[in-house]
Order: sequence, then structure tokens, then C-alpha cells
Amino acid sequence: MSTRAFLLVGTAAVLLAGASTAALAAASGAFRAASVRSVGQCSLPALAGSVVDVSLTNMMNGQMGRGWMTGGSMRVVTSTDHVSAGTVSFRVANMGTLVHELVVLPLPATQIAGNRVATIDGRVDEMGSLGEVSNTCARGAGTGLSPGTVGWVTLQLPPGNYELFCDLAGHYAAGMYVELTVS
Ligand SMILES: [Cu+2]
Repeated sequence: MSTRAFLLVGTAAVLLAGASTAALAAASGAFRAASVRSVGQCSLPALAGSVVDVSLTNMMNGQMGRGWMTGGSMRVVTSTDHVSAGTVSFRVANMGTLVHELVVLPLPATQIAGNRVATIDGRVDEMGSLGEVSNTCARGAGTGLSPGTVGWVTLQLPPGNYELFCDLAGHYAAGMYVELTVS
């Protein structure tokens, strides 16, 4: 993400105060129904290969600030922890109240998810990234996935372990990572 995208995070946090809880709930419901292809304001295309549904979450309102500082307040939750090698599509819903994203990185056999070290700017090294979802209502990389929206990407994944994480400042350390096994 660009520096400019980081600035948008604060803006989104302010905007969410006026966001409709009902709209987010509706988005959640639509996301769980496989036959429905619209989530909130987004219309999803048919996605190729094995589809992994991903939810990005963070704690709400009063708890959010303190949770961010103490860690463990943000999550990446996937519909499965294992998928067949080949064409894999990630359908990523931001169910939280902050802007998020999802980066896909190989995870060496000697490592476990969550052990990457953030640098001074609160982000981890994305070197070797195979792709990301950070484009509101659209495919691939952008300036961040807005709350209550969905983005997607289709990748070719060889067998191996992968780590899916959000690389906005502080989000990895706050718990936004998960492991996916491809075989
Ligand atoms: Cu995030």
C-alpha cells in the first residue's frame, strides 16, 4: 500500500461512525450465501478455481483503540485452512470497521504464521508476495479494502504453506494473519 493509503485509514475510521450497522449485517448475510454475488455495494464476478472466503475483522468502537495497543484485536478468518494446488481465488470481505487488506505470501516450512517482524512503520516485509486483495469492490491491489466491502484475486498456487495477512500499520502485530496449506 502507498503512504497515501495509510492516511485514508483514519478517514475510514471516522466515516464508520456514520456507517449503518444494518448495512454491515446485510453484507455479512450476503457473504455467507454462496448464491448471492453482491455484498454491500460490491458486485462479485464468478471466481475461478477453488474459492477461499476470507473475513477481515477488528474490534468495535470503544474496545478498538485499546485492543490495537494490546494486540490480538484483529483477525483474518478463512473458510478453510487447506485447499488444492492450482487455481485459487480469494474472496475477501472486510467485516471490520477499519480499512484492511489481504496479502498472500509463501510461508517457509521452518516458519509458522505470525512470526514475521514488523519494521518501524508497523508493517512486515512483503517481498515474495504472490498477490493481494486491497481494492474495494474490485480485483487485486489497490489503496485498501473499505469496511463492509469485498475484494478478490485469483492466483496460481503450488503446493506449500502460505501466510495470509493484513499489512496495514500495526495490523499484523494485532493478529491479522492466518496460515493456509496448499497440496
Ligand atoms: Cu488490517
